Amino acid sequence: MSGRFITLEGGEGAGKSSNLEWLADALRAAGKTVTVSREPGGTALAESIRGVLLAPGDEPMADDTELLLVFAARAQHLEQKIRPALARGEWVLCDRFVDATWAYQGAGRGLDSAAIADLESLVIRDTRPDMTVLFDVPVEVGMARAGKRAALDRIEQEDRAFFERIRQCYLARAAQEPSRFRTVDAGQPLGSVQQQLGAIVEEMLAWP
Ligand code: T5A
Repeated sequence: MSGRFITLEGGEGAGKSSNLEWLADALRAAGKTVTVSREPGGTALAESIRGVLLAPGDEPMADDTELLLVFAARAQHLEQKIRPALARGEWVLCDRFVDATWAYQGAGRGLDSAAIADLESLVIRDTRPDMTVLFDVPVEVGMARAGKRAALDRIEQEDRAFFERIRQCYLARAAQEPSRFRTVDAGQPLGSVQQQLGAIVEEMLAWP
């Protein structure tokens, strides 16, 4: 038995979390067994690593430390949650996955592509998303939404140029892999975003 692996990607405040349960409910209504998760995190240990990654602190985090922590959390998540759920034939919906590493650590931090590619093949192996929904929103719109919440985490405190590089990286990846990516205009009101998602769900449900 093999399930389906769907990932949601996008910049800060793009609306991934707001739409994750909506997508899960649409798939459940069609009779699918859905596991919802997120990265970094998804298991108790991986959520602890997330805490370390996102907590602002006095000691600056080295970029390589950030990269290794992201992949450490992902290794745990894949082994304990994603692969077992897929093996049970479930549909796994995950808020962020490895495209976020290419966008944030690759384009955002400027880390070496070869290092990311090596870690990707070591940790992910053949557990690749069947579809990735990219929530694309102008940086200033996403940051304004995220800024309405309480305190910004360590990564959210980066400057606008950092988030612009991330957005452009996501768009480039979507253009390079049109068979996997579906891009949603997430700058629209929620109703319009969910209308776009509805069409994507129809497409998923038509999979053989
Ligand atoms: N990270 C992650 C890496 O650096 N490398 C990696 O490999 C991985 C996996 C945590 C951080 O980790 C980094 C990236 C992140 O900085 P996260 O928990 O997904 O990742 O954090 P964020 O992306 O920061 O989560 P956000 O909550 O900011 O973004 P969402 O989930 O896209 O946005 P959401 O749904 O929470 O919405 C934000 C606000 O906007 C409103 C919502 O009500 C909410 O208030 N909103 C809308 N308002 C108007 N119109 C719409 N269409 C709206 N959609 C949402």
